Amino acid sequence: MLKKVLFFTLAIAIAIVSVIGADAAVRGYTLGDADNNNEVEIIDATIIQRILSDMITDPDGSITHRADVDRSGDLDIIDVTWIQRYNAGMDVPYRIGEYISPVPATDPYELPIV
Ligand SMILES: [Ca+2]
Ligand SMILES: [Ca+2]
Repeated sequence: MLKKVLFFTLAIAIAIVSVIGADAAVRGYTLGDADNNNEVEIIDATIIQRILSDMITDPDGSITHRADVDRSGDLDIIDVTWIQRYNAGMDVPYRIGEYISPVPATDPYELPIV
């Protein structure tokens, strides 16, 4: 009986971890949302400034991925400026504040190379 309970519990745990792991791999984000709270606020600009002044780090690059609003490949003061302009209600040429859908890892319609 105990073996059945343990097996069932383990199966559920593996299923939960698989779902969470898959979700994290394909999740989208809000452009400009440095702290990943789904809103672009002035604290997001502050977080970028803290990275630029080496007060905090972005070891996995996730903040850069979400907050590099001009897609230059790096966080810089220009990203801060665009986020500040967005928060001031000014026009911005980027999709700041919009949800960016995840990109599939592979193209399901891609033909194999023969
Ligand atoms: Ca935010
Ligand atoms: Ca940038």
